[in-house]
Amino acid sequence: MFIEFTRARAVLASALCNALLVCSTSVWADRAQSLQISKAWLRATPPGASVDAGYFTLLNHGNRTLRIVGIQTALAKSAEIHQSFERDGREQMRSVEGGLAIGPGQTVALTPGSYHLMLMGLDHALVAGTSGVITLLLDDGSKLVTTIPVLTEWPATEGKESP
Ligand SMILES: [Cu+2]
Repeated sequence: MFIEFTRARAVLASALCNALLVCSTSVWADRAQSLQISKAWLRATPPGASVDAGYFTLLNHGNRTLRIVGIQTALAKSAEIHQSFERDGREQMRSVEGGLAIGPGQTVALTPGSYHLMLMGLDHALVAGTSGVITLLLDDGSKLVTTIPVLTEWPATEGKESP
């Protein structure tokens, strides 16, 4: 019942947006709320570092695919979702074309050596014990704002899980 109601509301909101060519983010709040973020951390940097990586796990408990198309943060000049890959024996990375998609019921883990949040042009060094605010922008215009702790590494007690 709840899912049907949510879908009907989304369809209605979509129709309204098309009619008015105006979308208020509050209309779309349900979409970002389908996204659950966990195991989030930003890697602590040495002083003077200009780039950094962050990691988290995303669960889409909604009934449609969500796509992260942008990142906003005051921590750095720019931020993107990157994917690490190996070429000619060297680890390289690239931004994820078209945004990071999370299907209905799907979990996508950003972990060292795989997908990661890339911060470029750091405003200041990220010190362990502090935290930073990251905003994920979804393709429907909704946003997920989250505060992420700065750690030297993922706590060993919880295991370093890989996807
Ligand atoms: Cu990267």
